[in-house]
Amino acid sequence: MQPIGLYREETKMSRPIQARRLEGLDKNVWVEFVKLAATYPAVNLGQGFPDLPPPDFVKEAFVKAVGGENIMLHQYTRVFGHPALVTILARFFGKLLGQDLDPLTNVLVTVGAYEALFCCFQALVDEGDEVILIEPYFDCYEPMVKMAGGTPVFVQLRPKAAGAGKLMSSGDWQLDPAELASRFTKRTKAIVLNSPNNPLGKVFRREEMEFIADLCVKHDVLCFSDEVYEWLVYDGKEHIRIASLPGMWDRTITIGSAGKTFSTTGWKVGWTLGPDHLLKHLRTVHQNAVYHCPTAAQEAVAQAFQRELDHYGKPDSYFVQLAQEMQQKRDWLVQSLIAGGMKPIIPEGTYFMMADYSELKSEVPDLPDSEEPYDSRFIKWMIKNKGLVAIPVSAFYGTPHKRNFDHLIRFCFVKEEATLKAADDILRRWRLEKTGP
Ligand code: IK2
Repeated sequence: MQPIGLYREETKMSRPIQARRLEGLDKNVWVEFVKLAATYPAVNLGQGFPDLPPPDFVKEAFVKAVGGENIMLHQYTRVFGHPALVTILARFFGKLLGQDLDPLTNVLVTVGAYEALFCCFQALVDEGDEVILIEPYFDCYEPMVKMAGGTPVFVQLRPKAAGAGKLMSSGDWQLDPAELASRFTKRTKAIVLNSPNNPLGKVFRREEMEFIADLCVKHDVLCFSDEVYEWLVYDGKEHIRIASLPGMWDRTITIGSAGKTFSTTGWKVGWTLGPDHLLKHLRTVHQNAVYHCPTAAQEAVAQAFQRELDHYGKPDSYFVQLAQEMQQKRDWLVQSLIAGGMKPIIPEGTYFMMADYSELKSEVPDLPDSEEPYDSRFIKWMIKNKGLVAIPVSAFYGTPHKRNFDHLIRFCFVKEEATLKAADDILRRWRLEKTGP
């Protein structure tokens, strides 16, 4: 028997095998670092998933869906979204977006927010179209734009110096309005907005959103608004939905994730909300790609949203409690990173934190000719030698800019107290080894 992995090399075919649209897209930060996290006995603050249990009402909804009397929940359901789920999503988000949402035409349930993004690019971006990506951005945007034949156009959030002795906040990272405006051309088809932003944790302020919205309207550009961390906003900041700003509903697709909303990333339930004239094209991609998302998971998410609708804004709402809990964990991790000699950038949202590790850099040799950015090599060293997993921030930048921010790495803090404590121990021990008692 052939060992797995040799088939491709040993093929006798003379024609090119790989489709051209996949060129250069084979590397993926999650594939690489999830494998490393599983290979070494390390504390995992890498990929963004909770090691905390989801709330009881969410687990119970799933158990009921698979173990209850409705045996049809084991079968196919409506292709564009299980009726119970699209109905509650339309009710829930209709209020927040200020729109009367039709569950059948304004909501599409997808296999996680990942598939929602894929549908947006495949359905609405053509060969030659430009798509504006705000760096740092969730890494899959760039390959997805390219797979659709589009061209990513980058614009950077730039850090402003924090006041003397103060830690930087994600709010100190801002777009230069003139630079952003200059990225809109005749070829611009869409801009991707991710607020709260992964990996930085920036929550775009209303004025920043209005500026982006005005440019979209002026240049007749679509907006794919990735809002998977919509409930994770701290320090009294407000999550603004760009689709609710004047002139934006008709040109915006809002993307959400049950994985992030209910701490169930393995269920892979996501959704898009938007006008029928946009969603009908996403439906074409969806029906020809995955057909539908698992029925029982959709039913459970529907029940979970119903519960949240009944508790909306109250102290026992999971969305309220999760944000409070995460803000505490954020503050613990800030202290741990400082104790370890890093400079954290305090996130206003999400469960991620970027940190400058420059003071610890000397541990790994600088190899200016290496193709791999320094942060990636540093983390691999840190996993093997210190037993701590993070994610390189260079993964969230376009190819031309990967080196500019490789003094930063990203930590995830949606973790049990014990996990954060173990990370804290590693960081403090490391610091002691460097500086002495
Ligand atoms: N959009 C953003 C901004 C995301 O962060 C994610 C999930 N990312 O989690 C991995 C990590 O950054 O550690 C998605 C979309 C995809 O969401 P889903 O899991 O619902 O497909």
